[in-house]
Amino acid sequence: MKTETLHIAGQKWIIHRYEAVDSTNLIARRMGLEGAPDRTVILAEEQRSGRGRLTRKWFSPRGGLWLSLVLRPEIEARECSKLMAASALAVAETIREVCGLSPSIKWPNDILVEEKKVSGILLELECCDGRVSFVVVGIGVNLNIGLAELPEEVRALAGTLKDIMGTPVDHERFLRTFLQKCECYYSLFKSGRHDKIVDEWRRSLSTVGRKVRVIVPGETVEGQAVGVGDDCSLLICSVEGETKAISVGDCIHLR
Ligand code: BT5
Repeated sequence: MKTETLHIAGQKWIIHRYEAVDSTNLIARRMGLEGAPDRTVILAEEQRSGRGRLTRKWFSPRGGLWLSLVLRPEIEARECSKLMAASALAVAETIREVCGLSPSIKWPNDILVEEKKVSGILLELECCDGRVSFVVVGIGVNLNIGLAELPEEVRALAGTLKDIMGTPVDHERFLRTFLQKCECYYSLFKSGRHDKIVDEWRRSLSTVGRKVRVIVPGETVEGQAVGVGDDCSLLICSVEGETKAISVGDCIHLR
């Protein structure tokens, strides 16, 4: 493991670089429990058991960008959806700036390019006595891998930046730009400017305006995605004309 420090806008980001790990989120959690400071980054070249939400697998061969952030904001658990939104916005802006592509965000955690998932985010909270002691934000970006390196089962929905661009992406430039965007959003978040994050989230979500099906625990909600709540939830208007705010779930764009 190699450790380096990056100073961004006066803030210290500590990056721990690993070769192969099971999951950067697991290492980040362990380091968080051992007292790792705010703005710690765990980066791996490869993950053997990368994880998605709800114990799904996240395939992470060499060449991708697989990292987890340990963040220690003083917040309540319900505010974490804004950190998820901020992370997705940071990934999308980095893809736009470094790759010159036009990404879109599918609620709640998919970054798409040409309608293919090129990145996903997994946010996990560690709570103690009812308070959030730290947050682990795991981010996977299919950077310099070919679609053929991913298993058959995900190829229909996944995309990789190298394949889409037809050329490899500068990994270090992507990482640094991404951490700069993270610092920008994280400082907004910590200074209480959540409205700015929510506004940007509203502007960037390609889900709004679409007909969607959202699978939430114990229920499936179908209708028109009509907007975003101040807590980053998705507002869905059903055929009966009832509007529901959904905070977690799996969303399918129907058309
Ligand atoms: C996610 O979950 O999209 C969150 C992915 C987070 C991955 C990062 S990598 C660094 C950190 N360490 C970890 O262990 N995890 C985080 P979800 O929305 O549940 O999507 C998971 C689904 O995406 C899977 O069931 C597959 O269908 C699909 N999938 C798996 N690997 C993929 C890949 N490399 N590219 C695109 N889709 C993939």
